[in-house]
Amino acid sequence: MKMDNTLLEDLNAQLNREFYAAYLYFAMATYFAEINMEGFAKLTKNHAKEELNHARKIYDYLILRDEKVQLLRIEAPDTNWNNPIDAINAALDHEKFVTENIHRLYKNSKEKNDYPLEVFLHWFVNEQVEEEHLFQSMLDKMSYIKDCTCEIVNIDRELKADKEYIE
Ligand code: OFO
Repeated sequence: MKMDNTLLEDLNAQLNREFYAAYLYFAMATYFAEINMEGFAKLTKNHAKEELNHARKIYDYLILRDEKVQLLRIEAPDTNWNNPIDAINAALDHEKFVTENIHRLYKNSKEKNDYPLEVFLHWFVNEQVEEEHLFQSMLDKMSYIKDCTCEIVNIDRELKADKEYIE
C-alpha cells in the first residue's frame, strides 16, 4: 500500500526530528561534560544514542514500505543553558514537542486508513510517555533542591553509577 503524500512528508520530517533530537542530546552531553557533571553527561549521551535508534526505526520502516527516504538538513540546537535545570527543562520541552508530532502522525494515519503506519506508531506513542516521564521526574527532583547545588552533585553521582545508562 502506498503511503499518502502528506503522511510520507510528515514521517520524513519525523525522521529529521529524531536526528535533531540526537544532535540536541549530544549538545547537552557536551554542556554537562564541560561543567564536569559526568552523570548527566552520561545520561544525555546515552539518550542521544536512543534518538539515533528512533531515527533508524523510521528509516528502516520507510525502506520496508518502499517509500522515499528524505535526509533533510539537521538544525544546530540552541545551547544557551544557564544551569543544569535549564538544560533538563529544555529536554522536557523537546520531548513534549516530539509527542505532539507523534500524536498528529498517529491521528492522520488513522484518518487516512493507513493501518500499518498506525500500528508502527504504537511503539513511538508509548515511548513518548516514558521519555516525558524520565525528564519530568528528573526535573521535579532538581527543582525541589534548586537552592542546594550539592544535591544536584549527588544526583549527578547517582546517574554516573547507574548501570542503566551504560556507555
Ligand atoms: Fe526523545 O524520543 Fe525520539 O525524539
